[in-house]
Amino acid sequence: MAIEKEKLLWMYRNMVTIRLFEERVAEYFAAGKIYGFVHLYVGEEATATGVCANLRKDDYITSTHRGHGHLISKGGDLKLMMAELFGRKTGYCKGKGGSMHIADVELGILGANGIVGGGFPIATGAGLTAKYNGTDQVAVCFFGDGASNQGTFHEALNLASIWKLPVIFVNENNMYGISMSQKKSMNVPDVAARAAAYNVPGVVVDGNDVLAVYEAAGEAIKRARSGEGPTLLECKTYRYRGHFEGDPTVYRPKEEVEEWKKKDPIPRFENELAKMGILAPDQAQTIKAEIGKLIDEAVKFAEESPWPSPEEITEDVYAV
Ligand SMILES: Cc1ncc(C[n+]2csc(CCOP(=O)(O)OP(=O)(O)O)c2C)c(N)n1
Repeated sequence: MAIEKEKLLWMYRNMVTIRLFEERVAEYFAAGKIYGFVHLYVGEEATATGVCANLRKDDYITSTHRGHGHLISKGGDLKLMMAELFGRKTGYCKGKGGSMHIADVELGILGANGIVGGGFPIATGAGLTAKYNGTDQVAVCFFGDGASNQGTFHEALNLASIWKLPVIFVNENNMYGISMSQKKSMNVPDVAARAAAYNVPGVVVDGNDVLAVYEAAGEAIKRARSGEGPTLLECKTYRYRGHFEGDPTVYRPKEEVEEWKKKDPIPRFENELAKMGILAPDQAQTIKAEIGKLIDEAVKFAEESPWPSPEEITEDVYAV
């Protein structure tokens, strides 16, 4: 598979951006400067990156409670994201939403979502819109292994399959739903096996190999754009941190985490790019330093931004 150098470097930069953004979020959360629940994506960067490297600006994505990587990969603004996490007025939701409620409809980001399985109907609706309007846009639905046990997963796959909607269901299988191992919560080893029930392709890929994800997602997106309907793509990956920041992670063995760290998607891709002659180690360091500066700027923007005023507390919020 020949991929242009520019795209390969975009993928590298994007993975590093997610990692450094989130490491900084962990730091500021521990320091009490970031509020609400925060679920980090560290370790899973290759999945969002490999998938979104195939997308156009006008394509749609839906995200989850672990959404920073998806938003960054679809072009989300680091400053607005950081300001939102810091609870500031300049943030994506004017500081009232936090990590799990960021959307940017102009970029096709239809929202992070605190409701597990909440993205399935939204992505399927976006796919229906694209089909109805006769555009060749696609909708990508990111979701976890735990979410595939929700009714919404099955309803969405059924409708998307019978209507041949341009939806790509991207399962990020990090093997746990909070502290519940996948082995205890489902009777099949692969989430992708569930595609058979809806007669759509179910594909398993190494979710820590950005090129493998890029290629498999590319196939699925091509199918969707040409009217052949949905695909269920399962990316096997792992989160290095707890379910949420502050989770003591007593439910999984330390050796398991160590084993997965050996398969870290970032150094792995760095080595591949070095072998291809595209990225020398000192260039990788330069890129990391450049991205570190962008994140410093995002933090500065957030810290210098005003808080929402108490009078605004009931604006922009609603209940149904
Ligand atoms: C409808 C619903 N049920 C339960 C929860 C509580 N909850 C939050 S995250 C989570 C586990 C999700 O696991 P998974 O889908 O595998 O995603 P991961 O956290 O592994 O990325 C649960 C049960 C919720 N937010 N929404």
